[in-house]
Amino acid sequence: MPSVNLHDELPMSEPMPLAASASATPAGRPTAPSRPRAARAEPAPSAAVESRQQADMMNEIRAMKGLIEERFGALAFMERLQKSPKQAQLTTRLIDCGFSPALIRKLVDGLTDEVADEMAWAGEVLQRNLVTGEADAALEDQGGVFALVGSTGVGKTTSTAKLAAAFATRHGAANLGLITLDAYRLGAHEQLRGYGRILGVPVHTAHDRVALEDLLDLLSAKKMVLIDTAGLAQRDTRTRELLEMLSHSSIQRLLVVNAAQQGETIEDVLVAYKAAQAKGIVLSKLDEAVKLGPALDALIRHRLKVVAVANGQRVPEDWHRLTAQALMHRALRNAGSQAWRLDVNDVNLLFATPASTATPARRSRSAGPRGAAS
Ligand SMILES: Nc1nc2c(ncn2[C@@H]2O[C@H](COP(=O)(O)OP(=O)(O)O)[C@@H](O)[C@H]2O)c(=O)[nH]1
Ligand SMILES: [Mg+2]
Repeated sequence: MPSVNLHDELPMSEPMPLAASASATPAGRPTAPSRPRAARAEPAPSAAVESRQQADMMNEIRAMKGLIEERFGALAFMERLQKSPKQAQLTTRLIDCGFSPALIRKLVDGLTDEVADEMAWAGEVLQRNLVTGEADAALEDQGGVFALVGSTGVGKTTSTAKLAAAFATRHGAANLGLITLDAYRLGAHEQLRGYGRILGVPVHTAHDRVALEDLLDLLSAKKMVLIDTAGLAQRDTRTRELLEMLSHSSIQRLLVVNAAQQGETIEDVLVAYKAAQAKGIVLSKLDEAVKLGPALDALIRHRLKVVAVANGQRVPEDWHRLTAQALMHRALRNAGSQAWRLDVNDVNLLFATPASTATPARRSRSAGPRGAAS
């Protein structure tokens, strides 16, 4: 059995130190220019200039260090790819499927010559690293208080309605409580109310934390309480406030993630919505996603559990649980259009040529054998 652990040492998308201005001065040294100067002639300006020059030099050294480390890492990886056509083929396929270079490098590292079918091998390793809680009971059978959170339009209200319907079918609508947390008065409560009417369950609206806690008290006898929330873009500063409002100890958060979104966007959402503290992930819009690689890649690296999937707009039909095997099978089948596919030479080029020096002349490579050094 493959024993590659894809979690260890992977970069977990910690906030990057952003603009150079933030790190322009070495730690502990205040930036100079804000203090008003006396009118008399003084040597201060030259000291300020000197300190700025030093800061600039430090920045350049840091940038060079980063570049050297990155190039050495990429070159070592490329050398391995050139030595092993199998690794190169696998890398190409995984990039095509939307997996991240960070995960691919780690995975490909574990591929040995004894492996006959590298795609089947990769599928098995990826599957084992994707958590889906197959042994757990379905959410509708677990009961409890669940709040669905996530960015705008990802399918929170629709998923709440699907889960509500699944619960009501099995355990009766009388045992269900529905709440909309609409702290910013975005009108989020109307849509759920429609679904509530169909199920015969009243939908309560809370505009703040106190009202929410009162409603939780009121509904404490219900087997399941679902809280729909108003969507905020993951970079909206109010996202943190929303999460604080949901920090009541009985509330378990379900983060709805749109499977059709870009990997980097999903990564951003996982961090902003503190996915690590959520009970699990509802993967929505599977039907719209051409590739599942980016979403599953992010979930693997962040060790998050997929507790349910939504694959369409129909309530309640398009609501399922999928095994890691089924999800990975979908992720690894070739679905992208030809224009977006790489070949092995593209992969070598990607890793070999720094973006700044990739001239059109260097791009028009001679057609060598696949996997050979270019
Ligand atoms: N194709 C597809 N559409 C979905 C899915 N889930 C929700 N939608 C649609 O996405 C839109 C936004 O859904 P909504 O539940 O209002 O998102 P919210 O803003 O997160 O509450 C609606 O048109 C839904 O019908 C899904 O799994 N697949
Ligand atoms: Mg909504």
